[in-house]
Amino acid sequence: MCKRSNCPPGGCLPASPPDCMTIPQLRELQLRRLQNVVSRAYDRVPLFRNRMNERGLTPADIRSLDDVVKLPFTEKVDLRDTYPFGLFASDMADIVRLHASSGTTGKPIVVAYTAEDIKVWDSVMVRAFACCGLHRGDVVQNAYGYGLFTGGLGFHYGAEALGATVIPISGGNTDRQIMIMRDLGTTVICCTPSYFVHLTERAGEMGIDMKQLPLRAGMFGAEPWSEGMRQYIETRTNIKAFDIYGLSEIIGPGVAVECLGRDGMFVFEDHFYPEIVDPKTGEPLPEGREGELVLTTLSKQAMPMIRYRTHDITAFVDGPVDCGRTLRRIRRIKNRSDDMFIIRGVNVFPSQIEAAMLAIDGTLPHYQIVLTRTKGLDEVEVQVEVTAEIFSDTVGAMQALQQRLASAIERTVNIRVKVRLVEPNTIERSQGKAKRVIDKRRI
Ligand code: DLL
Repeated sequence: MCKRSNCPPGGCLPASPPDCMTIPQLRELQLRRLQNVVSRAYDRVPLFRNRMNERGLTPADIRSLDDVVKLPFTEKVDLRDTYPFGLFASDMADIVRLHASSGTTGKPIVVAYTAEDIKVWDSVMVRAFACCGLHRGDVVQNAYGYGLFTGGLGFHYGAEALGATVIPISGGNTDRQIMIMRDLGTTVICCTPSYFVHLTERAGEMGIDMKQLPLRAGMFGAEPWSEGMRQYIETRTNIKAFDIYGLSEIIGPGVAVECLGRDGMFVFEDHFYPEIVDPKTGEPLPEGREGELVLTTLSKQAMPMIRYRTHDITAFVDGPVDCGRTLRRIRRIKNRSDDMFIIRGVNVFPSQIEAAMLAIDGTLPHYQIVLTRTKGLDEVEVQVEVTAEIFSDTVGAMQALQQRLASAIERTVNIRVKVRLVEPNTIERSQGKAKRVIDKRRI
């Protein structure tokens, strides 16, 4: 049992061996796994083999961890271009689960898992829960969406593997969330941080004092949030709010997480090899410098990812930790280097909205997406220019068009948006890259 002073009642699980290996042991394990995964990708995935061949590389050229930089990058667009199964390195018969997430166009990207991959996912989630002091006996309300999104099932099976009691409530239906939380004695909530703020505010309106509930921890991720938001949450409730990071392409949630010390997120480096590169040049950056996180999966069978460009901006965190973990830590992710934005946990690219919009007659390719947050709930307004003829049409015709646009966008990106039609030349023209997204959310 862990003996730290800040352990939760009942104590927390000790850091399991991969979390506190000696650095030489860890590096040796990483190298062995890197060599295996590169061989697997080279042998089974034409895209990786061709790219390595173009560089005159074979798996035998990976002799040390430093050689990782010789390997070509993988991008989200590669998943789109090989949609749906082109990057799979296992036979379909060995794949036990598929998930999907938004790509840069209407098509989702598909990710796959073998039974062994699912075991690894469960194990990193168990380690993530342990980092946050969770244990058997905790009642985990999982309000991440169940379905193709990795949040729901990732947290679900991880919490079960930990031995906790899971309430698989999924997202939405706020009043019911609050009733269940109170009546079933939830001790841990898992959802996006913005949704939890909304839950807290709604509970206040319902006359429920969150501080009177047994809720003691929250595992928040899937979207950027800030220290300010952590304080907001922690002053209104009795929970400790933890940051957890992950992405579908790598595994889902469980790539990195904070521990009770909450000074950066530990990357489960024995499965996910992290690098920080200059987002413009792709060159590795010196330790401690802020840049784009690049991840290589070290044990993934169904869909290995070699040097995947996450577009998430962070830096390695240095300095001592008192939990005994030897894994490298990354700083909280505040922004991305591309134009993807995350709304209620759903990844959205402006290009998806644009495609849905421009398929409808009368719209012009000048638009802006305005994001706001009211009572913790994200709202999206798409302002779009329409032709002068449409703009001088009847109010009824304008409303009908607005409705058609809103439905088309919702069908494409799976989120409800408000559409505002504006006259030609209303939206500011940019000299360079058009600024499509105005994010007014204070996070
Ligand atoms: O959001 C997986 C996840 C589910 C993580 C639940 C944590 C909790 P995707 O839908 O593929 O997967 O989105 C991945 O979300 O590249 C980041 O830009 C962003 N993201 C995820 N976690 C965090 C976080 C899931 N803690 C994309 N802080 C990533 C900031 C995050 N951004």
